[in-house]
Amino acid sequence: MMMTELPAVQGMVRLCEDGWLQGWHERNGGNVTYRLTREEQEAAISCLAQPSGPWTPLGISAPNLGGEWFLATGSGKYFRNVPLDPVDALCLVELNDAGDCWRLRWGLSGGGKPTSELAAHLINHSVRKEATGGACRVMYHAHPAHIVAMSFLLPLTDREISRALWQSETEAPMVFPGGVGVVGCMVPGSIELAWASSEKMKEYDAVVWAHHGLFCSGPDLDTAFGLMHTVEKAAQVWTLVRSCGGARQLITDDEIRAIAEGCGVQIREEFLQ
Ligand code: 2HA
Ligand code: ZN
Repeated sequence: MMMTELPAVQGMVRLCEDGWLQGWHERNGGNVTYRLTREEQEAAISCLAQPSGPWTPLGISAPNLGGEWFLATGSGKYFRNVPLDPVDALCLVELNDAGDCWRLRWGLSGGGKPTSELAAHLINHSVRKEATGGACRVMYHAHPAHIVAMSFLLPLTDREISRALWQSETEAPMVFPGGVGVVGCMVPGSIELAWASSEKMKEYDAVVWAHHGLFCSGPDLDTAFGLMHTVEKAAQVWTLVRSCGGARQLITDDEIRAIAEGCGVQIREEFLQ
């Protein structure tokens, strides 16, 4: 079997193509990482032909990710090109037992490095793995235009943005009843952005990066993509309504409560009035 035939690799390719088609990945914008299960790790090992790269310090330490393997997009690679050449645009990265060094096991055939947000992804994988009892496997970052636009129009607080999203579409409180975290405008790829996000990821599965994009996590690629899509759809409705002169009525807090109750999820009550 070839690496590109593995379902996990095909899932990465599909997410990248779908994200590109949504318009969320101009140029080399965005990145995604997927933490393999033990079975997927063994299947990948049986496909590997190339020798592993040298161990490289991560600059951070994530002991609870020691020995884990990740599929990742490459730094500077374009999501648009992933389906055409996944062996160049994607990579498979192994962490050492201490969780402080990585090495390349597959991919980046034309050279390069894993995503510039690798440290951010791994710090956040570490936090979400802990917060979800090991269920979380995906970190997905994209640049959807409407959630970026919204970050120019509202106070940059978790409550203001979460509530505005819930008020804009009934799907929103169902899909992210915990709301979204928000961090201010920070340098892309910086360790400061990574740490700020991870503080939010202790509580939220999605974090708005003001004026930049959205960072989503999930147990699998479909769930993380679906969260990105649902937050962005609600933000699109919010900005459309704003652009048309503002809302005549919103989904009320009691309606938000009823929606959450109706589908059996726990809304973050402190964000409502
Ligand atoms: O270019 O999106 O945040 C990749 C990015 C950095
Ligand atoms: Zn970005």
